[in-house]
Amino acid sequence: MKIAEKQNSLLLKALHCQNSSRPPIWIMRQAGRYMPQYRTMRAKYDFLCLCHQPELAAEVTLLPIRTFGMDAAILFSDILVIAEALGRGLRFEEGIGPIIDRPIHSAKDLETLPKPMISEALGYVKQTIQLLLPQLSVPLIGFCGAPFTVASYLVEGRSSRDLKKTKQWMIREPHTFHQLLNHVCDCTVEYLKMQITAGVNAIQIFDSWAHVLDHSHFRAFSLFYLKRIVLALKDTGVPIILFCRGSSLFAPQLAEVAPAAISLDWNADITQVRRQIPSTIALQGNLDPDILYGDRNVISSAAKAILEGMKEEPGYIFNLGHGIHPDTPMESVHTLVDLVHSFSTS
Ligand code: 1CP
Repeated sequence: MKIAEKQNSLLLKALHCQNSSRPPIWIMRQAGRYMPQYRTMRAKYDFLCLCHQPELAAEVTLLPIRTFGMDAAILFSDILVIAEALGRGLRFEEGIGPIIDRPIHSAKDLETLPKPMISEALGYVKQTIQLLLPQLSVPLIGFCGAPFTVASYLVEGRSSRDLKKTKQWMIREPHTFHQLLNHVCDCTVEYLKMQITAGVNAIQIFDSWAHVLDHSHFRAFSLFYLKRIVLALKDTGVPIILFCRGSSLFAPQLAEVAPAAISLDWNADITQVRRQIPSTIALQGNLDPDILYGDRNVISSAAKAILEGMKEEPGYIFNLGHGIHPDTPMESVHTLVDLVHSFSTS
């Protein structure tokens, strides 16, 4: 995508709080299992194989753009490829999700943690971005997991409801837990710099497990590292979107980090959060993904309530409050995207 077109895209304008027309829309986890075309590809290839092969990853990234006309593409990859780069072994099992073969249980394991050369270990991501850019007429969003969320998978070894091992380590030995977070944070900064050099137009950082933290732990173990990342990338000028599960509660703290945008989970009334957040920071969100199980009227009234509430906002991006569910009807996604596209701000 050419620079001039890029600046004129609805997403980039909204991220700079300068959009005067209808809001842009993209959907978290938009390239995934709810799409039959994706399932057809997954029948042939393992999930990590799709991530590792730039031609395939680029193809999957483009699926929702071609099918629905989303206003932004998000790179097809996973937040846990960093765990693989750290040599901990990563697999995705049907019905279970991600599995880290060699989780990090204690400070002792930190001694064995390598400092990988990110541009080599994750070079396939760079190639995917380079393949995608000439094929895209909308901006490309790169992404990563926040250090706290990535560290939690490294410690738990798989999805966990309460992050018990992670929180036990954090509470009993905060000093060494910070060492783990620091290590992940350093790799993450290098990883994002690689994505930016390759040409992504914006970055989203997913702190999907921040909601398990209390207020002070959120500051110390999540926000501190988000701030380090935002500061480290400041000179690149690439806008950064911060998403947390818990962001409707933590939005004022996230604003202290001065990201381009905050992506809200669905708990808050977005128009009320707007009043608490400086007008230089855009907001993204925050339709409950379950609304897409409703019929046309249900989807339309829930989406319109948000669209009307955010009508005059130059810094607003329509999205869900978290990732789209794998069993979401395709028709619902068409309904939603068409509704946002035809919404008039006049
Ligand atoms: O086909 C399959 O079975 C794999 C399903 C799948 C997909 C399509 C996984 C496994 N990851 C992805 C892609 C993915 N993951 C993207 C790319 C594209 C897109 O958004 O369209 C992104 C941005 C992610 C991010 C991600 N992975 C997050 C953060 C966002 C969120 O939803 O909170 C997290 C927590 C993960 C870990 C992960 N990877 C896959 C699963 C099922 C999970 C979640 C496991 C859990 O709930 O603990």
